[in-house]
Amino acid sequence: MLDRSLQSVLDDVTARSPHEPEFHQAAREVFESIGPAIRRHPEYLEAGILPRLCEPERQLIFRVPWTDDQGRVHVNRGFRVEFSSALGPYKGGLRFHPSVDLGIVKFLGFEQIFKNALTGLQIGGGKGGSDFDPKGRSDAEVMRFCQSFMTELSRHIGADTDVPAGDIGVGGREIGYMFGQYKRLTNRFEAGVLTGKGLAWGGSHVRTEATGYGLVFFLREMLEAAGTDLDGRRVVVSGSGNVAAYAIEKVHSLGGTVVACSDSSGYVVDEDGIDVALLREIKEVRRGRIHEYADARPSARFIDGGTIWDVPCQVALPCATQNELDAAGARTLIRNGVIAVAEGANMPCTPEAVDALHEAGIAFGPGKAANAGGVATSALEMQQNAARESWSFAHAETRLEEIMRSIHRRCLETAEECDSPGDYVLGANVAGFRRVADAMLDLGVV
Ligand code: NDP
Ligand code: 2IT
Repeated sequence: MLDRSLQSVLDDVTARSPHEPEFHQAAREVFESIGPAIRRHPEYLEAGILPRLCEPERQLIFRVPWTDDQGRVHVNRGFRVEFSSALGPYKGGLRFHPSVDLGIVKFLGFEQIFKNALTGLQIGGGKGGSDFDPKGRSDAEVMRFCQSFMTELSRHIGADTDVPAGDIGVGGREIGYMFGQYKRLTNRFEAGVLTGKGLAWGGSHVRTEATGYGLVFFLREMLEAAGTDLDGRRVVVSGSGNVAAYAIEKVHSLGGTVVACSDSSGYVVDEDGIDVALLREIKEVRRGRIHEYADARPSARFIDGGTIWDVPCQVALPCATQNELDAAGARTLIRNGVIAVAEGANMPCTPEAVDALHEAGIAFGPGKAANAGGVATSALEMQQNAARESWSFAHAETRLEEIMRSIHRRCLETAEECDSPGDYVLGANVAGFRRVADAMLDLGVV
Protein backbone atom coordinates (compact mmCIF):
# COMPACT_ATOMS: atom_id res chain seq x y z
CA MET A 1 0.00 0.00 0.00
CA LEU A 2 1.25 3.45 -0.92
CA ASP A 3 0.97 6.53 1.33
CA ARG A 4 -1.78 8.83 0.04
CA SER A 5 0.66 11.54 -1.02
CA LEU A 6 2.76 9.04 -3.00
CA GLN A 7 -0.32 7.46 -4.60
CA SER A 8 -1.55 10.82 -5.84
CA VAL A 9 1.83 11.63 -7.46
CA LEU A 10 1.91 8.18 -9.06
CA ASP A 11 -1.68 8.58 -10.37
CA ASP A 12 -0.69 11.86 -11.92
CA VAL A 13 2.46 10.42 -13.51
CA THR A 14 0.45 7.50 -14.95
CA ALA A 15 -2.31 9.75 -16.28
CA ARG A 16 0.14 12.15 -17.92
CA SER A 17 2.03 9.35 -19.69
CA PRO A 18 -0.57 6.77 -20.69
CA HIS A 19 0.35 3.70 -22.75
CA GLU A 20 3.73 3.32 -21.03
CA PRO A 21 3.12 0.23 -18.85
CA GLU A 22 6.80 -0.57 -18.26
CA PHE A 23 7.45 3.00 -17.07
CA HIS A 24 4.46 2.82 -14.72
CA GLN A 25 5.74 -0.52 -13.39
CA ALA A 26 9.23 0.87 -12.73
CA ALA A 27 7.83 4.01 -11.06
CA ARG A 28 5.43 2.03 -8.87
CA GLU A 29 8.25 -0.21 -7.61
CA VAL A 30 10.28 2.82 -6.52
CA PHE A 31 7.24 4.53 -4.97
CA GLU A 32 6.37 1.38 -3.01
CA SER A 33 9.84 1.40 -1.44
CA ILE A 34 10.48 5.01 -0.56
CA GLY A 35 7.72 5.57 2.02
CA PRO A 36 10.24 5.45 4.92
CA ALA A 37 12.51 8.06 3.30
CA ILE A 38 9.58 10.37 2.58
CA ARG A 39 8.18 10.06 6.12
CA ARG A 40 11.54 11.07 7.61
CA HIS A 41 12.06 13.89 5.11
CA PRO A 42 8.82 15.76 4.39
CA GLU A 43 10.96 18.39 2.64
CA TYR A 44 11.24 15.96 -0.29
CA LEU A 45 7.49 16.32 -0.86
CA GLU A 46 7.50 20.05 -0.23
CA ALA A 47 10.24 20.51 -2.85
CA GLY A 48 8.29 18.48 -5.42
CA ILE A 49 11.14 15.99 -5.76
CA LEU A 50 8.90 13.14 -6.95
CA PRO A 51 6.98 14.83 -9.75
CA ARG A 52 10.23 16.41 -10.91
CA LEU A 53 12.08 13.07 -10.85
CA CYS A 54 9.30 11.38 -12.86
CA GLU A 55 9.38 13.98 -15.62
CA PRO A 56 12.48 13.61 -17.81
CA GLU A 57 14.57 16.76 -18.12
CA ARG A 58 14.49 16.29 -21.91
CA GLN A 59 13.05 13.71 -24.34
CA LEU A 60 14.31 13.44 -27.89
CA ILE A 61 12.55 11.48 -30.62
CA PHE A 62 13.98 11.56 -34.13
CA ARG A 63 13.84 10.03 -37.59
CA VAL A 64 16.58 7.56 -38.56
CA PRO A 65 16.53 6.92 -42.32
CA TRP A 66 18.95 4.39 -43.82
CA THR A 67 19.42 2.29 -46.95
CA ASP A 68 19.69 -1.51 -46.98
CA ASP A 69 22.05 -3.55 -49.15
CA GLN A 70 19.42 -3.75 -51.90
CA GLY A 71 19.07 0.02 -51.99
CA ARG A 72 15.68 0.09 -50.23
CA VAL A 73 15.06 2.99 -47.87
CA HIS A 74 13.99 2.25 -44.26
CA VAL A 75 12.85 4.66 -41.56
CA ASN A 76 13.31 3.86 -37.88
CA ARG A 77 12.60 5.94 -34.81
CA GLY A 78 15.44 7.06 -32.53
CA PHE A 79 15.08 8.01 -28.85
CA ARG A 80 17.15 9.60 -26.13
CA VAL A 81 15.53 10.34 -22.80
CA GLU A 82 17.73 12.58 -20.66
CA PHE A 83 16.10 11.88 -17.33
CA SER A 84 18.17 13.38 -14.54
CA SER A 85 21.45 15.27 -14.40
CA ALA A 86 21.36 15.98 -10.66
CA LEU A 87 24.42 13.81 -10.00
CA GLY A 88 26.35 14.17 -13.25
CA PRO A 89 26.03 13.96 -17.04
CA TYR A 90 23.13 11.81 -18.24
CA LYS A 91 24.47 8.26 -18.45
CA GLY A 92 22.91 5.09 -19.78
CA GLY A 93 22.83 2.69 -22.69
CA LEU A 94 21.27 2.55 -26.15
CA ARG A 95 18.98 -0.36 -27.03
CA PHE A 96 18.33 -1.48 -30.61
CA HIS A 97 15.35 -3.86 -30.60
CA PRO A 98 12.01 -3.86 -32.46
CA SER A 99 10.13 -3.57 -29.13
CA VAL A 100 11.73 -0.20 -28.27
CA ASP A 101 9.26 2.67 -27.79
CA LEU A 102 9.11 5.73 -25.57
CA GLY A 103 7.67 3.79 -22.61
CA ILE A 104 10.50 1.24 -22.71
CA VAL A 105 13.15 3.96 -22.93
CA LYS A 106 11.52 5.85 -20.05
CA PHE A 107 11.39 2.79 -17.80
CA LEU A 108 15.05 2.10 -18.50
CA GLY A 109 16.03 5.75 -18.00
CA PHE A 110 14.09 5.96 -14.74
CA GLU A 111 15.76 2.83 -13.36
CA GLN A 112 19.10 4.21 -14.46
CA ILE A 113 18.77 7.32 -12.23
CA PHE A 114 18.70 5.23 -9.03
CA LYS A 115 21.15 2.59 -10.25
CA ASN A 116 23.69 5.26 -11.12
CA ALA A 117 23.13 7.01 -7.78
CA LEU A 118 23.76 3.72 -5.97
CA THR A 119 27.20 3.34 -7.55
CA GLY A 120 28.29 6.39 -5.56
CA LEU A 121 29.84 7.83 -8.75
CA GLN A 122 29.13 11.17 -10.47
CA ILE A 123 26.62 10.07 -13.13
CA GLY A 124 23.06 11.15 -13.91
CA GLY A 125 20.47 8.95 -15.61
CA GLY A 126 19.41 8.56 -19.24
CA LYS A 127 18.62 5.94 -21.86
CA GLY A 128 18.03 5.73 -25.58
CA GLY A 129 17.77 3.48 -28.56
CA SER A 130 15.72 2.62 -31.59
CA ASP A 131 13.13 0.17 -32.86
CA PHE A 132 15.74 -0.95 -35.43
CA ASP A 133 16.12 -4.76 -35.54
CA PRO A 134 19.75 -5.75 -36.13
CA LYS A 135 18.87 -9.46 -36.57
CA GLY A 136 19.76 -10.68 -40.05
CA ARG A 137 21.31 -7.34 -41.05
CA SER A 138 24.76 -7.22 -42.68
CA ASP A 139 27.66 -5.31 -41.07
CA ALA A 140 27.31 -2.67 -43.78
CA GLU A 141 23.61 -2.18 -43.00
CA VAL A 142 24.30 -1.93 -39.27
CA MET A 143 27.04 0.60 -40.00
CA ARG A 144 24.78 2.78 -42.14
CA PHE A 145 22.06 2.63 -39.51
CA CYS A 146 24.50 3.58 -36.71
CA GLN A 147 25.89 6.47 -38.77
CA SER A 148 22.41 7.84 -39.44
CA PHE A 149 21.40 7.41 -35.78
CA MET A 150 24.53 9.25 -34.60
CA THR A 151 24.14 12.04 -37.16
CA GLU A 152 21.12 13.20 -35.15
CA LEU A 153 22.20 12.05 -31.68
CA SER A 154 25.55 13.87 -31.96
CA ARG A 155 23.81 17.21 -31.48
CA HIS A 156 22.69 16.24 -28.00
CA ILE A 157 25.57 14.33 -26.39
CA GLY A 158 29.03 15.12 -25.05
CA ALA A 159 31.50 14.02 -22.39
CA ASP A 160 30.02 16.51 -19.89
CA THR A 161 26.44 16.41 -21.20
CA ASP A 162 25.20 12.92 -22.01
CA VAL A 163 27.28 9.76 -22.40
CA PRO A 164 25.56 6.77 -24.07
CA ALA A 165 26.81 3.15 -24.03
CA GLY A 166 25.46 -0.26 -25.09
CA ASP A 167 22.42 -2.30 -24.11
CA ILE A 168 20.39 -4.96 -25.97
CA GLY A 169 21.50 -5.04 -29.61
CA VAL A 170 24.32 -2.54 -29.05
CA GLY A 171 27.80 -3.90 -28.38
CA GLY A 172 31.37 -3.14 -29.43
CA ARG A 173 30.57 -3.16 -33.17
CA GLU A 174 27.78 -0.59 -32.90
CA ILE A 175 29.69 1.64 -30.43
CA GLY A 176 32.59 1.61 -32.92
CA TYR A 177 30.43 2.75 -35.86
CA MET A 178 28.77 5.42 -33.71
CA PHE A 179 32.05 6.71 -32.28
CA GLY A 180 33.54 6.86 -35.79
CA GLN A 181 30.63 8.93 -37.04
CA TYR A 182 30.68 11.25 -33.99
CA LYS A 183 34.40 11.82 -34.47
CA ARG A 184 33.89 12.61 -38.16
CA LEU A 185 30.99 14.97 -37.57
CA THR A 186 32.67 16.93 -34.79
CA ASN A 187 36.31 16.66 -35.86
CA ARG A 188 37.13 15.82 -32.23
CA PHE A 189 38.51 12.67 -30.65
CA GLU A 190 36.25 13.18 -27.65
CA ALA A 191 36.78 9.78 -26.04
CA GLY A 192 34.46 10.50 -23.10
CA VAL A 193 31.35 10.87 -25.29
CA LEU A 194 30.58 7.14 -25.40
CA THR A 195 31.57 4.19 -23.22
CA GLY A 196 32.06 0.57 -24.14
CA LYS A 197 34.71 1.62 -26.66
CA GLY A 198 37.41 -0.72 -28.03
CA LEU A 199 40.63 -0.89 -26.03
CA ALA A 200 42.65 0.64 -28.90
CA TRP A 201 40.49 3.78 -29.08
CA GLY A 202 39.78 4.82 -25.52
CA GLY A 203 37.95 1.85 -24.01
CA SER A 204 38.48 0.44 -20.54
CA HIS A 205 39.56 -3.04 -19.58
CA VAL A 206 36.69 -4.96 -17.96
CA ARG A 207 33.86 -2.81 -19.43
CA THR A 208 32.82 -5.68 -21.73
CA GLU A 209 32.75 -8.13 -18.84
CA ALA A 210 31.55 -5.68 -16.20
CA THR A 211 27.80 -6.25 -16.00
CA GLY A 212 28.04 -10.05 -15.86
CA TYR A 213 31.07 -10.06 -13.56
CA GLY A 214 29.54 -7.39 -11.33
CA LEU A 215 26.31 -9.37 -11.09
CA VAL A 216 28.19 -12.40 -9.81
CA PHE A 217 30.25 -10.30 -7.38
CA PHE A 218 26.95 -8.98 -6.02
CA LEU A 219 25.53 -12.52 -5.87
CA ARG A 220 28.61 -13.67 -3.95
CA GLU A 221 27.95 -10.97 -1.34
CA MET A 222 24.27 -11.99 -1.12
CA LEU A 223 25.21 -15.62 -0.56
CA GLU A 224 27.84 -14.66 2.00
CA ALA A 225 25.27 -12.58 3.88
CA ALA A 226 23.09 -15.70 3.93
CA GLY A 227 26.00 -17.74 5.33
CA THR A 228 26.79 -19.69 2.18
CA ASP A 229 28.66 -19.46 -1.17
CA LEU A 230 28.62 -20.36 -4.86
CA ASP A 231 30.83 -23.41 -4.66
CA GLY A 232 29.15 -26.45 -6.25
CA ARG A 233 25.90 -24.52 -6.89
CA ARG A 234 23.69 -25.29 -9.90
CA VAL A 235 22.89 -22.06 -11.72
CA VAL A 236 20.53 -21.09 -14.55
CA VAL A 237 21.18 -17.91 -16.58
CA SER A 238 18.63 -16.64 -19.09
CA GLY A 239 19.81 -14.85 -22.24
CA SER A 240 23.04 -15.49 -24.09
CA GLY A 241 24.22 -11.97 -24.86
CA ASN A 242 26.82 -9.75 -23.23
CA VAL A 243 25.50 -9.87 -19.67
CA ALA A 244 24.70 -13.59 -19.71
CA ALA A 245 28.04 -14.71 -21.22
CA TYR A 246 30.21 -12.97 -18.64
CA ALA A 247 27.93 -13.90 -15.75
CA ILE A 248 28.36 -17.55 -16.78
CA GLU A 249 32.13 -17.12 -17.04
CA LYS A 250 32.38 -15.64 -13.53
CA VAL A 251 30.04 -18.22 -11.95
CA HIS A 252 32.34 -20.92 -13.31
CA SER A 253 35.47 -19.23 -11.99
CA LEU A 254 33.87 -19.08 -8.52
CA GLY A 255 33.02 -22.79 -8.45
CA GLY A 256 29.37 -22.87 -9.59
CA THR A 257 28.05 -24.58 -12.72
CA VAL A 258 25.69 -22.91 -15.19
CA VAL A 259 23.56 -25.67 -16.71
CA ALA A 260 21.24 -23.64 -18.95
CA CYS A 261 20.99 -20.41 -20.97
CA SER A 262 18.63 -19.09 -23.65
CA ASP A 263 17.71 -16.65 -26.38
CA SER A 264 14.33 -15.56 -27.68
CA SER A 265 13.97 -18.83 -29.66
CA GLY A 266 14.34 -21.26 -26.72
CA TYR A 267 16.92 -22.58 -24.29
CA VAL A 268 19.73 -25.11 -24.01
CA VAL A 269 20.54 -27.42 -21.12
CA ASP A 270 24.12 -28.63 -20.74
CA GLU A 271 24.74 -30.72 -17.63
CA ASP A 272 28.52 -30.47 -18.21
CA GLY A 273 28.28 -26.70 -17.77
CA ILE A 274 27.84 -24.09 -20.51
CA ASP A 275 30.99 -23.70 -22.63
CA VAL A 276 31.36 -19.90 -22.74
CA ALA A 277 33.91 -19.86 -25.58
CA LEU A 278 31.52 -21.86 -27.80
CA LEU A 279 28.57 -19.70 -26.76
CA ARG A 280 30.42 -16.49 -27.61
CA GLU A 281 31.61 -17.89 -30.93
CA ILE A 282 28.00 -18.68 -31.88
CA LYS A 283 26.37 -15.49 -30.56
CA GLU A 284 29.06 -12.85 -31.10
CA VAL A 285 31.03 -14.07 -34.12
CA ARG A 286 28.47 -16.04 -36.12
CA ARG A 287 25.54 -14.01 -34.73
CA GLY A 288 23.67 -17.32 -34.71
CA ARG A 289 20.83 -18.88 -32.72
CA ILE A 290 21.04 -20.80 -29.46
CA HIS A 291 20.14 -24.20 -31.00
CA GLU A 292 23.53 -24.07 -32.76
CA TYR A 293 25.10 -24.54 -29.32
CA ALA A 294 23.28 -27.85 -28.84
CA ASP A 295 24.13 -28.84 -32.42
CA ALA A 296 27.82 -28.45 -31.55
CA ARG A 297 27.87 -30.01 -28.01
CA PRO A 298 26.99 -33.67 -27.44
CA SER A 299 26.25 -32.98 -23.74
CA ALA A 300 23.65 -30.29 -24.60
CA ARG A 301 20.04 -30.34 -25.75
CA PHE A 302 17.90 -27.56 -27.20
CA ILE A 303 14.36 -26.96 -25.96
CA ASP A 304 12.21 -25.09 -28.46
CA GLY A 305 10.05 -22.51 -26.64
CA GLY A 306 8.98 -23.40 -23.08
CA THR A 307 10.56 -21.62 -20.13
CA ILE A 308 14.10 -21.88 -18.87
CA TRP A 309 12.81 -21.49 -15.28
CA ASP A 310 11.63 -25.13 -15.49
CA VAL A 311 15.28 -26.20 -15.24
CA PRO A 312 15.97 -27.04 -11.56
CA CYS A 313 18.64 -24.81 -10.00
CA GLN A 314 19.79 -23.26 -6.73
CA VAL A 315 20.57 -19.85 -8.22
CA ALA A 316 18.70 -18.09 -11.04
CA LEU A 317 20.13 -15.10 -12.92
CA PRO A 318 17.67 -13.56 -15.41
CA CYS A 319 19.90 -11.74 -17.94
CA ALA A 320 17.72 -11.30 -21.07
CA THR A 321 14.94 -8.71 -20.88
CA GLN A 322 12.09 -7.11 -18.89
CA ASN A 323 9.28 -9.23 -17.43
CA GLU A 324 10.84 -12.52 -18.52
CA LEU A 325 10.30 -14.18 -15.11
CA ASP A 326 6.68 -14.18 -13.93
CA ALA A 327 4.91 -15.54 -10.86
CA ALA A 328 4.58 -19.03 -12.37
CA GLY A 329 8.30 -19.09 -13.13
CA ALA A 330 9.10 -17.91 -9.61
CA ARG A 331 6.90 -20.60 -8.08
CA THR A 332 8.63 -23.29 -10.15
CA LEU A 333 12.03 -22.01 -9.04
CA ILE A 334 10.91 -22.04 -5.39
CA ARG A 335 9.51 -25.57 -5.71
CA ASN A 336 12.81 -26.70 -7.21
CA GLY A 337 14.82 -25.32 -4.27
CA VAL A 338 16.21 -21.97 -5.51
CA ILE A 339 18.06 -20.06 -2.76
CA ALA A 340 18.91 -16.82 -4.58
CA VAL A 341 17.75 -14.82 -7.60
CA ALA A 342 19.70 -11.80 -8.87
CA GLU A 343 18.69 -9.65 -11.84
CA GLY A 344 21.30 -9.15 -14.57
CA ALA A 345 18.68 -7.67 -16.90
CA ASN A 346 16.65 -4.55 -16.16
CA MET A 347 13.32 -5.42 -14.47
CA PRO A 348 13.28 -9.08 -15.67
CA CYS A 349 11.06 -10.18 -12.76
CA THR A 350 7.40 -9.13 -12.73
CA PRO A 351 6.15 -7.55 -9.47
CA GLU A 352 4.21 -10.78 -8.78
CA ALA A 353 7.41 -12.84 -9.20
CA VAL A 354 9.27 -10.56 -6.77
CA ASP A 355 6.41 -10.87 -4.24
CA ALA A 356 6.48 -14.68 -4.54
CA LEU A 357 10.26 -14.78 -3.97
CA HIS A 358 10.03 -12.41 -0.99
CA GLU A 359 7.18 -14.41 0.57
CA ALA A 360 9.21 -17.61 0.24
CA GLY A 361 12.20 -15.94 1.91
CA ILE A 362 14.45 -16.28 -1.16
CA ALA A 363 17.35 -13.81 -1.34
CA PHE A 364 16.46 -11.42 -4.19
CA GLY A 365 18.88 -8.90 -5.76
CA PRO A 366 17.09 -6.24 -7.87
CA GLY A 367 18.67 -5.12 -11.14
CA LYS A 368 19.37 -1.55 -10.13
CA ALA A 369 21.82 -2.90 -7.55
CA ALA A 370 22.88 -6.26 -9.01
CA ASN A 371 23.56 -5.13 -12.60
CA ALA A 372 25.09 -1.74 -11.73
CA GLY A 373 28.61 -3.03 -12.46
CA GLY A 374 28.22 -2.21 -16.16
CA VAL A 375 27.45 1.44 -15.74
CA ALA A 376 29.90 1.74 -12.84
CA THR A 377 32.70 0.52 -15.11
CA SER A 378 31.46 2.95 -17.77
CA ALA A 379 32.06 5.70 -15.21
CA LEU A 380 35.55 4.29 -14.65
CA GLU A 381 36.06 4.45 -18.44
CA MET A 382 35.03 8.13 -18.36
CA GLN A 383 37.47 8.70 -15.50
CA GLN A 384 40.32 7.14 -17.52
CA ASN A 385 39.35 9.15 -20.63
CA ALA A 386 39.33 12.42 -18.67
CA ALA A 387 42.78 11.67 -17.25
CA ARG A 388 44.05 10.19 -20.57
CA GLU A 389 44.96 7.05 -18.65
CA SER A 390 44.52 3.35 -19.23
CA TRP A 391 44.31 1.05 -16.23
CA SER A 392 45.29 -2.63 -16.19
CA PHE A 393 42.64 -5.35 -16.29
CA ALA A 394 43.46 -6.31 -12.70
CA HIS A 395 43.10 -2.73 -11.44
CA ALA A 396 39.77 -2.17 -13.22
CA GLU A 397 38.42 -5.50 -11.95
CA THR A 398 39.44 -4.71 -8.38
CA ARG A 399 37.64 -1.35 -8.60
CA LEU A 400 34.52 -3.13 -9.93
CA GLU A 401 34.63 -5.64 -7.05
CA GLU A 402 34.94 -2.84 -4.50
CA ILE A 403 32.02 -0.95 -6.04
CA MET A 404 29.75 -4.03 -6.05
CA ARG A 405 30.66 -4.76 -2.44
CA SER A 406 29.85 -1.22 -1.43
CA ILE A 407 26.51 -1.25 -3.30
CA HIS A 408 25.63 -4.48 -1.50
CA ARG A 409 26.57 -2.99 1.85
CA ARG A 410 24.61 0.22 1.14
CA CYS A 411 21.48 -1.82 0.27
CA LEU A 412 21.64 -3.94 3.42
CA GLU A 413 22.43 -1.04 5.76
CA THR A 414 19.60 1.04 4.31
CA ALA A 415 17.12 -1.85 4.54
CA GLU A 416 18.14 -2.39 8.17
CA GLU A 417 17.72 1.33 8.93
CA CYS A 418 14.20 1.17 7.45
CA ASP A 419 13.30 -1.84 9.64
CA SER A 420 13.22 -4.23 6.67
CA PRO A 421 16.38 -6.30 7.15
CA GLY A 422 17.44 -8.28 4.08
CA ASP A 423 15.08 -6.43 1.71
CA TYR A 424 17.44 -5.49 -1.13
CA VAL A 425 14.63 -3.91 -3.20
CA LEU A 426 13.78 -1.45 -0.46
CA GLY A 427 17.45 -0.85 0.37
CA ALA A 428 18.40 -0.14 -3.26
CA ASN A 429 15.44 2.15 -3.93
CA VAL A 430 15.76 4.18 -0.73
CA ALA A 431 19.56 4.52 -0.92
CA GLY A 432 19.48 5.51 -4.61
CA PHE A 433 16.53 7.86 -4.15
CA ARG A 434 18.03 9.64 -1.14
CA ARG A 435 21.28 10.44 -2.94
CA VAL A 436 19.47 11.99 -5.94
CA ALA A 437 16.82 13.74 -3.81
CA ASP A 438 19.43 15.36 -1.55
CA ALA A 439 21.30 16.69 -4.60
CA MET A 440 18.03 18.04 -6.02
CA LEU A 441 17.28 19.87 -2.75
CA ASP A 442 20.69 21.58 -2.98
CA LEU A 443 20.24 22.53 -6.63
CA GLY A 444 16.92 24.31 -6.25
CA VAL A 445 13.79 24.00 -8.36
CA VAL A 446 15.28 23.24 -11.79
P1 NDP B 1 22.44 -8.53 -25.72
O1 NDP B 1 21.82 -7.93 -26.91
O2 NDP B 1 23.91 -8.80 -25.73
O3 NDP B 1 21.72 -9.90 -25.34
C1 NDP B 1 20.36 -9.93 -25.10
C2 NDP B 1 19.93 -11.37 -24.84
O4 NDP B 1 18.59 -11.37 -24.35
C3 NDP B 1 19.92 -12.22 -26.08
O5 NDP B 1 20.18 -13.55 -25.73
C4 NDP B 1 18.49 -12.06 -26.57
O6 NDP B 1 18.03 -13.11 -27.39
C5 NDP B 1 17.73 -12.04 -25.28
N1 NDP B 1 16.50 -11.27 -25.47
C6 NDP B 1 16.40 -9.97 -25.81
N2 NDP B 1 15.11 -9.59 -25.93
C7 NDP B 1 14.40 -10.68 -25.66
C8 NDP B 1 13.01 -10.95 -25.60
N3 NDP B 1 12.10 -9.98 -25.88
N4 NDP B 1 12.63 -12.21 -25.26
C9 NDP B 1 13.56 -13.18 -24.99
N5 NDP B 1 14.88 -12.98 -25.02
C10 NDP B 1 15.30 -11.77 -25.35
O7 NDP B 1 22.05 -7.57 -24.51
P2 NDP B 1 22.72 -7.45 -23.06
O8 NDP B 1 23.25 -8.75 -22.62
O9 NDP B 1 23.61 -6.25 -23.08
O10 NDP B 1 21.46 -7.03 -22.17
C11 NDP B 1 20.66 -8.00 -21.49
C12 NDP B 1 19.89 -7.33 -20.37
O11 NDP B 1 20.82 -6.75 -19.44
C13 NDP B 1 18.98 -6.18 -20.79
O12 NDP B 1 17.86 -6.15 -19.93
C14 NDP B 1 19.83 -4.94 -20.53
O13 NDP B 1 19.02 -3.80 -20.32
C15 NDP B 1 20.52 -5.37 -19.25
N6 NDP B 1 21.76 -4.66 -18.91
C16 NDP B 1 22.79 -4.57 -19.81
C17 NDP B 1 23.95 -3.94 -19.46
C18 NDP B 1 25.13 -3.87 -20.36
O14 NDP B 1 26.16 -3.33 -19.95
N7 NDP B 1 25.08 -4.39 -21.57
C19 NDP B 1 24.09 -3.29 -18.14
C20 NDP B 1 22.99 -3.52 -17.24
C21 NDP B 1 21.86 -4.17 -17.64
P3 NDP B 1 17.86 -12.87 -28.99
O15 NDP B 1 19.26 -12.82 -29.51
O16 NDP B 1 17.08 -14.04 -29.45
O17 NDP B 1 17.12 -11.57 -29.14
O1 2IT C 1 21.37 -0.77 -18.13
C1 2IT C 1 22.54 -0.38 -18.01
O2 2IT C 1 23.01 -0.05 -16.91
C2 2IT C 1 23.38 -0.34 -19.22
N1 2IT C 1 22.92 -0.73 -20.30
C3 2IT C 1 24.78 0.21 -19.14
C4 2IT C 1 24.77 1.70 -19.22
C5 2IT C 1 26.12 2.36 -19.34
O3 2IT C 1 26.10 3.58 -19.53
O4 2IT C 1 27.16 1.71 -19.26
